[in-house]
Amino acid sequence: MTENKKIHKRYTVTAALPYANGPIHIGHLAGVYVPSDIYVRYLRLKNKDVVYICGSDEHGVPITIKAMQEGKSPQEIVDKYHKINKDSFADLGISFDIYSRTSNAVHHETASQFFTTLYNKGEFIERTSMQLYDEKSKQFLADRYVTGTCPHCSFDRAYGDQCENCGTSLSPTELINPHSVLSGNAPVLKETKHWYLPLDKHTPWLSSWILEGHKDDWKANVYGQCKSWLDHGLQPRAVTRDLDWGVKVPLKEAEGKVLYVWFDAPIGYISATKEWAEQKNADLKKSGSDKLIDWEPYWKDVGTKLIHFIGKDNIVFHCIIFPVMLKTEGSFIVPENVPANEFLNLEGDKISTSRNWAVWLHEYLQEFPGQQDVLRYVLTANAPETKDNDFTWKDFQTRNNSELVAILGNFVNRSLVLTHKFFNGIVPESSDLLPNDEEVLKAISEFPERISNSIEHFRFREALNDLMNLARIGNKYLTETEPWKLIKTDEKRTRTILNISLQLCANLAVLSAPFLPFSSDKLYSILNMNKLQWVEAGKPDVLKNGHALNQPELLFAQIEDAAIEKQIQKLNKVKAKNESNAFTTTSAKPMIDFEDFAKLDIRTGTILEAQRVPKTKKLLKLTIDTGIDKRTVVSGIAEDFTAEEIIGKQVCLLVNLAPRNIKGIESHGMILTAEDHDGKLYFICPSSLTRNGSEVK
Ligand code: B3M
Ligand code: ZN
Repeated sequence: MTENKKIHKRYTVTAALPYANGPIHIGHLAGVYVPSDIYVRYLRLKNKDVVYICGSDEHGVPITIKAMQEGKSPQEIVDKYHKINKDSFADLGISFDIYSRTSNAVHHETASQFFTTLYNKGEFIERTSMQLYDEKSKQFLADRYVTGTCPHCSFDRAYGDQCENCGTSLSPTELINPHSVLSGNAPVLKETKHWYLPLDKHTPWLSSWILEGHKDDWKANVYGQCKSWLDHGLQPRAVTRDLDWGVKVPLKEAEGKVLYVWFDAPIGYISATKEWAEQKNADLKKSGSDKLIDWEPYWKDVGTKLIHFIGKDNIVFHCIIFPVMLKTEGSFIVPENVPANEFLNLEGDKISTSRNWAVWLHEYLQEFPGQQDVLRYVLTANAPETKDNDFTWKDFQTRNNSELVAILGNFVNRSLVLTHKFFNGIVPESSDLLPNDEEVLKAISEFPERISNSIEHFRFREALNDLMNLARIGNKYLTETEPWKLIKTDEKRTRTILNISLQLCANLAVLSAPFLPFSSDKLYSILNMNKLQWVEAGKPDVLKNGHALNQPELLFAQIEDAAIEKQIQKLNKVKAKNESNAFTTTSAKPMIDFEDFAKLDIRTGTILEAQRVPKTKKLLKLTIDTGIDKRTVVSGIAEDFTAEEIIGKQVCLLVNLAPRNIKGIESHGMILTAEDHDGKLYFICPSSLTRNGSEVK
């Protein structure tokens, strides 16, 4: 496929729909949203017809799990994060044409219709399988809803899809002693029916489309992953789930089932495009226009270039599964490119939402107001385009202070300040060019094409680096020609130098616009000029002689050590907390009702006697005055306490625990302890002595 030679009439650019179960962090931004925004802003500057699509992915188990953890409904969760994410993207200048959401009615209809079309064409196979079922809460359990002991490392809180202790991928049926996180009960296997997309059947065209067609124009990491999937042989994939949150499967026999989130989410791009067209048309009608737009060519016309920006964990869905869906539906185009990025780490560690190891966008925007471009710059300069990369706060500071401030900001400021000083802020004329002037003009004429070429090949770091190189050329020019000295001896020559410097500034205004939109706007306003199109870059006379400039303003400000220290401290606190939690912090248990809690009869009681249980390491046999009675409790605390030291101690105990026989002794109740990160036990006791039998509630 000669991708480069095709003339594209329009572009549909999608950015992965983030799950609305948490806020956006720098990993998301560097991987997907900053590069796609650069690409789209560039296309718009080239006057291309482009639609830039994103929105919240609001279905699937990630949402229902979060809702369960927070004791909220899934809808409350997605409403909350949809708003946070939509607002913070806008604040960072991510210029989506629409930020939609998959809980919208138009999406439910579109996804449902898509399923029906494929179903009617006989594109699915039906299979019944045995899945874990919770008889108490009367539902099938998604992998994440089952926990148990890891068969590899014996960690006792492994999830049905993965053990977070040893990192092994699991299937829920492999867990030892599995139980449902909903009820705590052991799940049973129960038969269920699902619809599968037979990916294997589509291997021939996938192979020729990707392996032959996109060997040269897809990124090596993307191509490599696809090749490995294809080489290993594709399997049918279930596109439905037993879950009550999502797009209902539009079949009578599929009561209680929804579309698998990875079936409906990419269709979200299409639904969002429909919604965008509707909104645009409403505006067009209002303004009296009779030329309305149609969403369909953006997805169905072969002249459209469809590009998916995603992170590397989403490759199979965008390069194999979604294209199979689009192709089998029959009327859709498939993506032209899927420029997936690798991952960004933070200070040497994998970014993790559950460990709070991240720089959150909404917090950054609050803590660094007005400095959106600094983050955009750093995340692009250091983008994980070909390998995983690391974000550090020190690097953030250095890139701001020694690149944005010292190179770009400094060049613009020097040019402006000198022009104001010597020529009252009026663009002076140039004449009699010397070789170093010609050199700068040559750079001005060549760089736009170079930067274009890098952007069009998704090499945004390289493009940004060239932008900075252009500013470096400007700085070198001023340093070599020293117009501040020359003004005393050669005004004519000074005029030429400042004219050329200002032309370079004007070129930087347009060339920086995709990367640093806020600073570009500021630069245009300092230069007192209208915004340019990309084709106008490269010219030596963008600013006319006699044009009046506005007062200079600094484009970038130094970031002081204190601000960086504060961020590092903040991360250190997170790290300390994670370390102290490392051994014992487990994910929260499922919600219970007050009635469940009220069943526990917890009382204060005093230990009257204590003795080791022979031939055991851990057990002490205690006699406890519970205020109700004197009873025997066997407790596994002997590694932490001697019998002598605890006699007379007041503790809390669960008195209505059914009696258990432990090493031949009947134990009536259980002492409450807290287990610290190192496994050491501490008694839970009232803060001052109480009457034995006081209820704990
Ligand atoms: N929400 C997965 C993710 O955030 C998913 C992307 C959907 S794109 C259609 O990694
Ligand atoms: Zn494990």
